[in-house]
Amino acid sequence: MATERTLSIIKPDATRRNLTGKVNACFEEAGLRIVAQKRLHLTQAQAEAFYGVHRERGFFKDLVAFMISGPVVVQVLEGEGAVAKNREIMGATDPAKAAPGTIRKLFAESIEANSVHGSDSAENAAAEIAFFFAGIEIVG
Ligand code: IDP
Ligand code: MG
Repeated sequence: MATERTLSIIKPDATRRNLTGKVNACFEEAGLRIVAQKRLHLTQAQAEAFYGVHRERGFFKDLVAFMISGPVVVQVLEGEGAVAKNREIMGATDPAKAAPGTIRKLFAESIEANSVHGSDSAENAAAEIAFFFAGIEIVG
């Protein structure tokens, strides 16, 4: 499998509980490299744009409010099959359904406050990385 990059976000529920390092350890222990990272406090417009694909979903307004409720850490993860590997490390959207040992099983508070975002395809990963990072900020 080829080396890939994927966009990860450590969400406000996790930054609030000071879990950035523990979440990052999960990525590194699974063989993903953090090749870019920054801490941001998203504006409403930024969160709405990032989650634009979910605009029609019932949870959209709450999701945006949650994502701007505190700082996030946005990052680019690199490794073999990074998109699928990160989805595995994260676990299912609903922590109640997430496999043991996954980030969401270990740390998530709810289906909304589920600690991490990860791109779901190579195509979306490229768009999401470009949303937050300039090429010069990514150091493989
Ligand atoms: P994913 O993050 O596992 O890819 P998506 O379906 O893309 O899940 O949903 C994006 C985010 O929206 C989730 O991570 C979660 O924070 C929130 N979300 C998804 N489904 C629900 C729901 O049923 N209620 C509340 N929030 C939800
Ligand atoms: Mg998704």
